[in-house]
Amino acid sequence: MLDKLIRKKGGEPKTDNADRQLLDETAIPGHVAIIMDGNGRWAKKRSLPRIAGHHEGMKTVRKITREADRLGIKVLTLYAFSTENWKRPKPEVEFLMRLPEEFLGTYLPELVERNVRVRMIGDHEHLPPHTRRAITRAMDETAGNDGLILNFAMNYGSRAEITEAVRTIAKAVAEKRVKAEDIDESMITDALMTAELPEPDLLIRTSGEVRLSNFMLWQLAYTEFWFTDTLWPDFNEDRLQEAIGVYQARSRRYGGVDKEDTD
Ligand code: V07
Repeated sequence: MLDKLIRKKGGEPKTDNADRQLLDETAIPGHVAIIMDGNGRWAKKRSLPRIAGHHEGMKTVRKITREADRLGIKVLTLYAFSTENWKRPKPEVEFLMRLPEEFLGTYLPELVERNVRVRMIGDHEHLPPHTRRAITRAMDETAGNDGLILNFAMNYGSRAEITEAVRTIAKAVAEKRVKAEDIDESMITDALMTAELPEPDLLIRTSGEVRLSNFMLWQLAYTEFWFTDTLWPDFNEDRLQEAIGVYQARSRRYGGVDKEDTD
């Protein structure tokens, strides 16, 4: 411990293998959600077009999916495209909408091989047909897998998701299938697009922004948050392990007492 503190004082922690944290393999978070920010900034720093950052970010998705699988994480949710992202310049949006095809074109066989199940949350009906086809095919081909769930938030916005859930429940009330006084939290949870998934244990956001940006507002009520200045294309196995190490240290500190009653 002391040696860690001394080393930290000396500057940036090293990122080689020897410096990796020892994680408690019995306390790996079941569901990790990531806001993958900083791709444009990564490109700008190198005088490259923003799309070069997005493309590099896609390579990080592959790297982190492999590591999540290796660590025994059960669900990895990645915020790939928000409902706000449509406001970006058309050529950038068009490039982004080709990334699922490119990613799956090269990586789907490995996902199948690794028993990974691909899922998606978000409004898929308003995605370009080519994007939708690629994702649907990946979901179909991996539907029987029971390993890591790789859940892409695509054309996703949490308020839109909650609004849609309210509509579903309101319709059930109007049709007298549900009584208004019987609406409870679990009914709302079950009407969300994450109904089949556990709540995230750990949220990571890269690139120094400390906001939720309309991401999983309901689902993150009890989640641990970890923010890093590292830009998404520079994020790697060591940073993921660092985040999980922090998550585990916090869990240990609760030491059996109720998480929400630690004062
Ligand atoms: C995207 C790369 C990662 C950083 C964030 C912005 C750019 C992988 C996918 C993807 C999505 C669905 C799917 C398979 C792969 C992706 C978009 C952007 C729109 F089934 N990376 N990535 N989709 N970026």
